[in-house]
Amino acid sequence: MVSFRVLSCLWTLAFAARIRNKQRTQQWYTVLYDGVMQIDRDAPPAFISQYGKDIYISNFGVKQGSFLPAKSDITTIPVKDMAAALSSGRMRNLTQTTVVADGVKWPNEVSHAPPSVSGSNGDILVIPDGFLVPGKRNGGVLLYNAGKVHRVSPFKENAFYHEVEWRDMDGDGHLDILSPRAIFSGLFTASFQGEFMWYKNPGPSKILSQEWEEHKIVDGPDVICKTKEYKNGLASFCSQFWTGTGQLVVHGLTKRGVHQWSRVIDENCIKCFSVKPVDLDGDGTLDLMVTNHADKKSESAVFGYEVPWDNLESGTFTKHVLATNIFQTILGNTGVGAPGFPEAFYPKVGTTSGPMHIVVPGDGSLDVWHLAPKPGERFAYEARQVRRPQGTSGKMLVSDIDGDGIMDVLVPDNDKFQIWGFTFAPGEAPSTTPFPRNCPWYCVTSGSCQNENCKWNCNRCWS
Ligand SMILES: [Ca+2]
Ligand SMILES: [Ca+2]
Ligand SMILES: [Ca+2]
Ligand SMILES: [Ca+2]
Repeated sequence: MVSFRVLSCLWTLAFAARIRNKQRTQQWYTVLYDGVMQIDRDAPPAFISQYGKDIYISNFGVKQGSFLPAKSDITTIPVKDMAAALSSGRMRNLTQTTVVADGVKWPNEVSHAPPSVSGSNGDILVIPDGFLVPGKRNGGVLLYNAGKVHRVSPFKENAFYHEVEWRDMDGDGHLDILSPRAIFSGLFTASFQGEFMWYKNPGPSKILSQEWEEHKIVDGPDVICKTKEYKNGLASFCSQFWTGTGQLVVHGLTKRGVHQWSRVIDENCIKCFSVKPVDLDGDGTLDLMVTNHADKKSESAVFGYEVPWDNLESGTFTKHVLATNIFQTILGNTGVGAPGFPEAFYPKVGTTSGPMHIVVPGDGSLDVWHLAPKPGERFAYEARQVRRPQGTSGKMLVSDIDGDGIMDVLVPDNDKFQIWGFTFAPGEAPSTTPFPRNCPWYCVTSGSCQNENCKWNCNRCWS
């Protein structure tokens, strides 16, 4: 009898724990805001970020209704204007202010210099510039302040940059810039080479009046590097899009940026693209969230890697495929691929534990996906398409813009000159019947894939 009571007591505790776990892993699903912001400008939105009271938008691409390149620029929308729109449940056309009108070609992830760097200069925008399109290749790391664009990186032909990191590499007290870059070469056959660079900050009085001294750390990194302190030095986790078929590599450096060792974490991530250290499973240890940018549905993916922080040189990185076989790249032109830059977050502001949710723009698959963690599992996600494919989806902003305690997501549609948004609601996702694809009869001629109905619904328009 005693043993039965002990057993039943254990069973009850286990049952109670299961119920508690279930309550703790609250599920969330996406809810679209009605309407879109339709943009009547020369260049379409591509990257969205937030800084202080403003939402920053990098605009680049082709002109509306044309195949000609538009003049790139950077604009802002006050957060309070966007908040008012989202609070009403509806996205609408909001007034944009042009911040940087000239001097940028294809501005990627726009950020702001830390206050210790800008000093009395006031706000300084940091613009990694350039892209893989004709005429846009001569990029650079640029600063923008008081109406002027200033070049940090000495001119390098055919080099383009995506993101910067700030770290004092020479110990003089001034934060320096680290950035990988891709360099295009070849006249008849294109080839690419990556280089991880750092640029020495000459101090607040000179940052805007001279180029910064350039140092090369190592060959290989070409899109993104994320650097962390490791033992007595640094470890930079880098995507190498153009190394082989694409690699994820960690480079060990001294604190002064002298390369010590390299290790390939994954030689088969196929066109490695985005890398971000983030605690995906919420166990207190940083993992790597990685995407590639392939053009085949079976290869395009979001990956998670568990990191052996006590031994990066020879410990085990455990790879998890968080999502694949969902990103259908549409119109397989050279260089078009999926997915884009993902974001990991908790839908409810103030949540600090448990598995993180992920949203990822398709980029070339023209859609956006919500990866919802499967309750009770680690590194396991259910992928849900947030909206059916429309135009190329760029870098999104994930932030509680309207201040209701639930995250909002703003998505730039680079083909349709739109910004649209969605938020989250608690509970199980309502089951939806997938829209049947129906390829219209007229989508048979060459060039018909430019027609949106053909593009979205016909197999022949997909890579
Ligand atoms: Ca809301
Ligand atoms: Ca320094
Ligand atoms: Ca973790
Ligand atoms: Ca919100």
